[in-house]
Amino acid sequence: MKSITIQDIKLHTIALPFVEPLKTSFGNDPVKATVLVEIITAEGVSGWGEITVEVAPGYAAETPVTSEHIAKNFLMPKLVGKTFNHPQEAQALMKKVRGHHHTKFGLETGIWDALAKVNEMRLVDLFSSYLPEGNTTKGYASVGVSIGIQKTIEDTVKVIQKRYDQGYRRIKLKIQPGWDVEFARGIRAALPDIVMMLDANSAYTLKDAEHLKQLDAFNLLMIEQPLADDDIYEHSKLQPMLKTPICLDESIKSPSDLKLAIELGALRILNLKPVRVGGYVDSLEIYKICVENKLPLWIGGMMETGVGRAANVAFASLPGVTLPSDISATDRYYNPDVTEPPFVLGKNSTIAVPEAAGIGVDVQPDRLASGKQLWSEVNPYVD
Ligand code: OSB
Ligand code: MG
Repeated sequence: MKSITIQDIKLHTIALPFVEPLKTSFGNDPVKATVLVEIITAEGVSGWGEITVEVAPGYAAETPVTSEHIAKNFLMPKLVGKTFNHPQEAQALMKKVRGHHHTKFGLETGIWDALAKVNEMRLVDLFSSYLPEGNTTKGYASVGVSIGIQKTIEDTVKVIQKRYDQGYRRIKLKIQPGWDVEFARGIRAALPDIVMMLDANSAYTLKDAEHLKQLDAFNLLMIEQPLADDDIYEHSKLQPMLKTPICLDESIKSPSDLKLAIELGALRILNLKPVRVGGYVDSLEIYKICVENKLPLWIGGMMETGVGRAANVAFASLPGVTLPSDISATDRYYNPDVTEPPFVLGKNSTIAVPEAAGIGVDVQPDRLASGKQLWSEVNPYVD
């Protein structure tokens, strides 16, 4: 394996208009804002990563402005000038900064991409090289689509129908108090056979257990993150009360969180967002824990641009990822995206892993420039 030496790191904070926004129980962002990381190496390749964040600290605590601050002042100085054989070496250096998983994730992904490119291999094959034998890519990720809160049940049925006609075969619907049991009943009445799940984004408490039990009537694949974003204990009380499997998202921020949740019986399915756990090094640990415990696993998303999506498609194509992931085609999110070629939905609700080395897609400089321009116009935190 060839190593890389980091000469410089550039951050590109951009904004992109959404094709269709995503309203959740914590609101919705006006535009996509994200920080792209460019790792420039002495070997002549550039690695790309995405610090996946949102304008507001709704789903996660970090924002474009906090991640720029932490990256520039604390993390990048630990990485520039260093030689790396394995992304784990970079992850270990960054551990000296507490928290800030999203920022670390973007930097680590850029290093993964650069290492894969310098060794002329796909990112997914680099992932496999750190897993037990047999964990090679399927060549595609099974995917579904996440649909935000609409004005009416009829409007939601129309959006689902459109996505179903496009070929998506697993539908995730966002819920919130007042938009849950009767909503699910209405959707099921209109569409009895779709594979459907709900995501509450932490909107309930254990006091709502009797109410949430009614959701068992609707043949749901799972309910995602019903209770608090920092809770594992109360989910372990709720799960035995429900027939519907609980999938944790926000609550699992590290391999040790997952071990605790499994031990307590707080979940039956995991949504792994590599960004949430701070990178692919810890994501591989979590993957191994899921395989050992036969815990169903899928990869979540945060409306990434093509940079973040490409790395997640690679990870989601590993055989231990057993349920459809929240990774949709480029045209569901951005038109155009910052990368080429776009991701398209293939047969049986899948997305193919790109063949090119590293993340397998290229950042388009003109779109990076227009994305920076838009962020400078909409950034609400500068004059
Ligand atoms: O809870 O899974 C979530 C998007 C932003 C923040 C949180 C979530 C989501 C999604 C979108 O559900 C998934 C996607 O990227 O398509
Ligand atoms: Mg979620």
